[in-house]
Amino acid sequence: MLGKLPPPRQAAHRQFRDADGNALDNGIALYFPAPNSFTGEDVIELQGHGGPVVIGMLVDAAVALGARLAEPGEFTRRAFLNDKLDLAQAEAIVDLVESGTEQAARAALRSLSGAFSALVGTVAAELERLRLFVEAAIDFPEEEIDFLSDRQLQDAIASAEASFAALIAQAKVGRVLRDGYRVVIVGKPNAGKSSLMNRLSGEDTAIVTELAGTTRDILREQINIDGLAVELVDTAGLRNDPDRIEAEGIRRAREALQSADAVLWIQDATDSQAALDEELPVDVPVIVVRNKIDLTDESPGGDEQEIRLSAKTGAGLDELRTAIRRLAGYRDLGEQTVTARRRHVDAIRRARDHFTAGQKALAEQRAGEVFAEELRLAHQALGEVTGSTSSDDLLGKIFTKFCIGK
Ligand SMILES: Nc1nc2c(ncn2[C@@H]2O[C@H](COP(=O)(O)OP(=O)(O)OP(=O)(O)O)[C@@H](O)[C@H]2O)c(=O)[nH]1
Ligand SMILES: [Mg+2]
Repeated sequence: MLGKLPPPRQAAHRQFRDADGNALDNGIALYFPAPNSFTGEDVIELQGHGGPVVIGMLVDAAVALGARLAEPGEFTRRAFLNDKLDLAQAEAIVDLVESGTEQAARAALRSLSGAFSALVGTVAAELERLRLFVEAAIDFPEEEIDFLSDRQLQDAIASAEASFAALIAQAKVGRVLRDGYRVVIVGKPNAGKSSLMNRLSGEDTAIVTELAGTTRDILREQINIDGLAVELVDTAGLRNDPDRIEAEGIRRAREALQSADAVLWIQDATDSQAALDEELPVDVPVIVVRNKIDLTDESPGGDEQEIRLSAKTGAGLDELRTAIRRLAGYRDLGEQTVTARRRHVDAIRRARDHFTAGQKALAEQRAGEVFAEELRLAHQALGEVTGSTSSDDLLGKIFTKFCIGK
């Protein structure tokens, strides 16, 4: 298409031609010989004038000459397979492109540059050192004076524990930064769910009436609590004898609960039977919100378990915001902020669980072998984050979510 290769890594102005030598466009051609390219392979980049027809003609010409279209994420996948970047970095490319806020974009860039991988790598290295130490003690029992009470071992365990806590905190912040924090508002009809959503968002999105069963659709509002992006989800009041439209609303409310990061369970403080006959997801934190305290003598405030407030007067709202931020584990980590995904947080938690189980076996049964094995499993779980131990299946899932050409 270019006649001859441009010099490596230098912009060359060329005619772009089809197989029969017809000029299609002209522009800049860049040649990146392997291994110094994004994918690690030989790469040619053409920069033309753009426009769907011309680009289509250029693509057709390339295909006629033996190229094929890339699958979604194929460039990044090849880069990953050629060790140009690890899995967390590859995912950060998508996160960067899709970032919804400036903070998220900056954090994604840090992940792309390897900051998150480095944090994971530090913990992995600590586990590895610990395992070598324990295995050495098992292999040479005659030297085992009392390796359990060895200061060095106890220090290493304490240090790994602290590193895990820090890593989980950072991954959680990174996850929330990428996805936002989804807070689903549920409760009986008329408890004041829509009033609370309007109050928190400062918008008049949801219809509020004194009739029970006003809200039927799911309503969403984005709010920002000190840099924490929160998606508020208002739902239909949950009750047992709804009409047909309301019944569909309740079905949707229950569905929304399944994807919640936290639940606000609104109770009407004037209702003596405020208890909710509803099964809430077990692993999602729930804040009980006692609303309408302007009609009772309860004082505003509370903690992450229960908040007393009035959606009408606004009393207690700040305490609610603080409680949500606390639950999200969100802190502005400044320059340290990286983006992370739910999959990363899960893998790191699993790693920590292995570490904790092994440590327990060591402390309670002096089972050094069990500890060593759990450390190996923990190390393996951490490897899923960067892709050093991930299956083809997982890779497929991750890369097919990329757009074509990335
Ligand atoms: N006094 C007082 N009234 C409130 C308060 N919050 C809501 N209300 C009133 O309670 C009624 C119901 O409020 P909504 O916000 O529509 O309640 P909801 O939970 O969304 O109701 P459904 O959508 O029907 O499930 C309205 O008349 C509101 O004005 C409050 O804090 N104090
Ligand atoms: Mg409502």
